Amino acid sequence: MDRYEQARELYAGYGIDTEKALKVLAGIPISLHCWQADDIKGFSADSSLSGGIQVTGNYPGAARTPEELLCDYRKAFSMLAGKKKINIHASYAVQKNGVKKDRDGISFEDFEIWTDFAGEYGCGIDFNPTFFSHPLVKDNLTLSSPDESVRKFWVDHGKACIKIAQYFAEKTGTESVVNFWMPDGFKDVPADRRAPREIMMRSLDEILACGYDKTQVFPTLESKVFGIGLESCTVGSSEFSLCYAASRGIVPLMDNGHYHPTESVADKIPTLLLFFDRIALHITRSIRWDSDHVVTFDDETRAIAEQICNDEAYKRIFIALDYFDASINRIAAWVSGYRNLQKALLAGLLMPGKQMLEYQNNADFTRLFMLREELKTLPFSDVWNRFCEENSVVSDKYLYGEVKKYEDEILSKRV
Ligand code: RNT
Ligand code: ZN
Repeated sequence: MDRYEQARELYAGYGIDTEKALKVLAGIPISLHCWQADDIKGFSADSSLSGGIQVTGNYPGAARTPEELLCDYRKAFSMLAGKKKINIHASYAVQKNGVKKDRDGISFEDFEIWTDFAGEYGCGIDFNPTFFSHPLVKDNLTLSSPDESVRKFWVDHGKACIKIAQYFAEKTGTESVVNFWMPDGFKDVPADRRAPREIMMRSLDEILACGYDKTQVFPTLESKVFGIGLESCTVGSSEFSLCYAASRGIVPLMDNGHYHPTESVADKIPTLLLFFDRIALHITRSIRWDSDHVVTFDDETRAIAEQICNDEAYKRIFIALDYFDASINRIAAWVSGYRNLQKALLAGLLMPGKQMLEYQNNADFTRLFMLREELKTLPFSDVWNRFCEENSVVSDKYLYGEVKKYEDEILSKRV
């Protein structure tokens, strides 16, 4: 009997259907963020990276042009199983014939390479207005700026992005998430913590009033605790974002790097699902701070994935990756993080949820505790390998070789 068949029987002994898990996993869409491939530079090069985020490392081979980024995406997709989406920022607009539109004037025509790519792969597109790396981020504020011309510029940017997302959704026939993350904040203690939030609230209201199809376009609002150089106050805090999303009927987005280190996004997921139809996630790995390291198959990711899988919550969650490490091969970072999240999801799907709940309800916590530990050493890798095989992607053993070959043939020539 082959290894997978043995594993299948072992899991079946716990009431776990590995076949079903493999099928479900292949259907969970994960949005792959374009910005890992080029250190969030984008194509408009309006200014260097700002907004309190930072990419560190200088590993050679970053994508420098739209063509290079697409080439990298193709390579990454060839090593990834399951349903994929691409996740792009407004700063990845490709403007033709030397026309330079500013961010308040972009439109779907500037994203043709992305819609073509999505068409080729039959995947959806998620979108992000870019409220950073631009000279009109004035005094670290965008939508909450007291300067009316600045605020208006960013409101128009937000509206333009919702229209573009609408186009993506229509063109791809797939729901499009349009994620609002504004870095707005203060390095030192502000005089007034209410006023900027009131302005941001008004700006978001104006943007959302632009009209869009609520069954296809899903504006999300991402909260944050602090950014570099914005340590004292973040306008789009957790409370602001949750209350705003709840009151306006949009989707809250939690990035697990955006909370205090002992807070658990895994614990927040089921809570939010009681109050929202849909929620969105940015899966990342923070080390000591919002450092956006590559996602690994670690306890935090597994705890999040367990909640995503519990009660089929994945049907109501928009899942995206969000990290940027320039200290290692960027394609390796991309595909490892993606596959690690999938492993965590698979581990979540391979849990006997009903049985565990019964133990909990009977206050049989000893049994629950011991079962959790027991599950950890079941032959998970045989099921994972089967997933790769079934979906014709390289197994973990050959992943490095695959990436290295691409580095030697393509990335190393980018000098
Ligand atoms: C920043 C947020 C945000 C960005 C991307 C590039 O802290 O996590 O989601 O990482 O928009
Ligand atoms: Zn994020």
